[in-house]
Amino acid sequence: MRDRVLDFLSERGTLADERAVEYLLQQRDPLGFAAHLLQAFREPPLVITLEDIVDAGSIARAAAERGVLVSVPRAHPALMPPSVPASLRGTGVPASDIAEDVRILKDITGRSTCEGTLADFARYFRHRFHTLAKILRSRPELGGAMELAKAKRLTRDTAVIGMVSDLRTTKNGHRIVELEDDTDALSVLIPADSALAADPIVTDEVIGVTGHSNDRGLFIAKSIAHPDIPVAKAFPGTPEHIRVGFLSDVHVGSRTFLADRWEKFRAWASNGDEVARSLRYLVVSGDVVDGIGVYPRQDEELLLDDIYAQYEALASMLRELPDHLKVILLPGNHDAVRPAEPQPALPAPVQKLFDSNVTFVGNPCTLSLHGVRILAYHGRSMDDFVSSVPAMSYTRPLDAMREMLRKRHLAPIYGGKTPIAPESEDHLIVDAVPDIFVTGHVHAAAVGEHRGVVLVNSSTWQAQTTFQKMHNIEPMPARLPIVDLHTGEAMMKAF
Ligand code: D5M
Ligand code: FE
Ligand code: ZN
Repeated sequence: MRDRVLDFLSERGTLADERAVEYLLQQRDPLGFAAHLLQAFREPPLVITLEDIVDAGSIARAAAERGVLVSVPRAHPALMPPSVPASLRGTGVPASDIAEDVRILKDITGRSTCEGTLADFARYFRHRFHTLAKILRSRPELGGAMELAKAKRLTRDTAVIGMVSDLRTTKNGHRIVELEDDTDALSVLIPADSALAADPIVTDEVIGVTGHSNDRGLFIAKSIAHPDIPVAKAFPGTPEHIRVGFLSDVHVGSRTFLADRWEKFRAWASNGDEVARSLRYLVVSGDVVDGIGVYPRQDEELLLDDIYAQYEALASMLRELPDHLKVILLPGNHDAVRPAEPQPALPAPVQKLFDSNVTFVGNPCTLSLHGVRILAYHGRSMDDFVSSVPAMSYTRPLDAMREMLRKRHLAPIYGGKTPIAPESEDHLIVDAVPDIFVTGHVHAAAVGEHRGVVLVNSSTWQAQTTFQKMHNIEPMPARLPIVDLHTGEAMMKAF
């Protein structure tokens, strides 16, 4: 429940400190209570404290009348935790005093070799299978995993590793997972009453399964393993409080681009508070312009119907940001590069429009800022997660991000909305574990954590579009998640 409460709040652009979370968890209906609480704020604080809950007296009383509230404690102000994480209060070093330290560790730009032949695809999936199988094999229970052809002929307990080729549910509610490896295929049965039935397995991911074959050739699953991050990692931490802001989905050129909210952000970044002055980097994770011909009848929703005009407008917006802000920019599905992932950086004629404080990288990209490893991915595959896994939703991008890390793959589902270029290596595999993992695309805003990895979904600067209205997608625009590289602590700034 703790995770659900934290996700619920972060998806709504706010966080809660430890005492506030404890308090919420004591409620009979923590999520319901949190929902009422949020309604009490005109604009929720960056971090909700116990004091904020106490101050939201009217909503507390209203909740109490409905029997939701148990009690409202009055804590001594000295015991009150701060409303912004400690590492983001008064500790910032002016960004202009910090020498730039950006290294691009992994990026397809300039290294694409694939032509999209059948042989390319076979090689691509073999690389995916063997890389992820190797990670799985380091698990004690999977060290002796057998080839599928062999495991099929044995009835004793064994372990196997395979790529999921199909998923279905029998009329009795059992799940059948079809696995493949280089030798054979195997049907794995997950009994309906097993706890494993809730695991959001998707096609084309690589999993390990322990169990045994029955006399009808079905492999009955006892346990399922994902590559995941086996041991929760510590955040490396820079010696100084260097701050990074995350944006994406600016959609410049669209009529629904929120120019007024951007102006608020610009003004804050230029003349704002201590956090603004200490912001050294901006990672911009794709859909930086709205593009041309991205979806049917897009022209009706465009303010700028020339792709260069859109990038020029963005270039001048970035030029107006303070000089101490270094921008790292990757493309998304609306940008002027091939849509197939991995996407290379924006082409040279577009890059030429920008000042030298912008570095262009591909999507996805792994980079290091002062030794902190950041995996940035636009996040198109979240469309496929949401349509394949009933429990997932566009409003909870962290769920999909956690699954990407558990599966150690940014876009496991092949053949959905995410086009994949069959490069000789699978660039969408999460090989080295990042310290910060950021996505955009779903126009939500959230910060969280998975096994020591800081998770960020980076909002949007576009209001609800006609398409999103039709599909009931409610965006959460104009939020800036900020991470302190000294501690890994995050805050969310709303504009
Ligand atoms: O995507 C913005 C949001 O809209 C994101 O949550 C996905 C959703 N979206 C966009 N296009 C589609 C289609 N064709 N099907 C389903 N959902 C979609 P953006 O990349 O900014 O267009
Ligand atoms: Fe977008
Ligand atoms: Zn997108």
